[in-house]
Amino acid sequence: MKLYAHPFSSYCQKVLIALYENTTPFEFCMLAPDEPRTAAEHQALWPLKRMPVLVDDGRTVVESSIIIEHLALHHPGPVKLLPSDVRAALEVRMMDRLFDNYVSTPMQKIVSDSLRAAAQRDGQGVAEARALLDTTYRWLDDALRGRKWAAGDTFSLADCAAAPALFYADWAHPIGEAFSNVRAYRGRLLARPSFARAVDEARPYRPLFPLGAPERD
Ligand SMILES: N[C@@H](CCC(=O)N[C@@H](CS)C(=O)NCC(=O)O)C(=O)O
Repeated sequence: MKLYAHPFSSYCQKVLIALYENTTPFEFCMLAPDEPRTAAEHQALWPLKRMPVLVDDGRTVVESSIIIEHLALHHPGPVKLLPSDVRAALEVRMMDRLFDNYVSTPMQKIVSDSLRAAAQRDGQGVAEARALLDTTYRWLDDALRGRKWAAGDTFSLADCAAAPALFYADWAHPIGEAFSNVRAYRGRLLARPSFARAVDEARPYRPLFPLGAPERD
């Protein structure tokens, strides 16, 4: 299998966590400005040019959640990231959507806006993104009360989504001290070896964070 990705990208880290959880073998195809051939392959595979993209036995698989579902189906390992019980799996998928849509999306809005020229900035959009993050942090703080992982006692697809989403969201829009359950959960994610590895591999790219990476994590 080949994974077209960049170590600093949150959605790539989401899939890397799943691969590392099960020590699934794959080839990392680096998407970077100094790798134009890999970028051309990536664009040919997925003209939307979003990463990550997985190629497995000639089949192109896109969208991080679908890639993790694909891995669970075709390359299962000891760590089951989707429960076999369909009701439990629905909760996992719901929390996965929550982290992508209501943590990662507003976090990306804040980060991408900071890369724009001053005259092109979208102040209202960024204010809305910050307000959405505050609402999500509040909701999550209740949802996570008494839970070790996003969907209960077992590490899952939802935690693969949560780890990079909360990691970068806290940099872009700090998780306030009032949200102690979210902060403690983010700490547990950082201590999980699969995510700790992804964070370490991405460390050299921290100067790329346009808002300035804090001296922690
Ligand atoms: N829904 C997609 C989102 C992927 C995504 O937004 N990836 C970012 C990197 S974290 C990207 O490719 N950005 C490049 C771009 O927007 O052109 C997924 O789950 O894989």
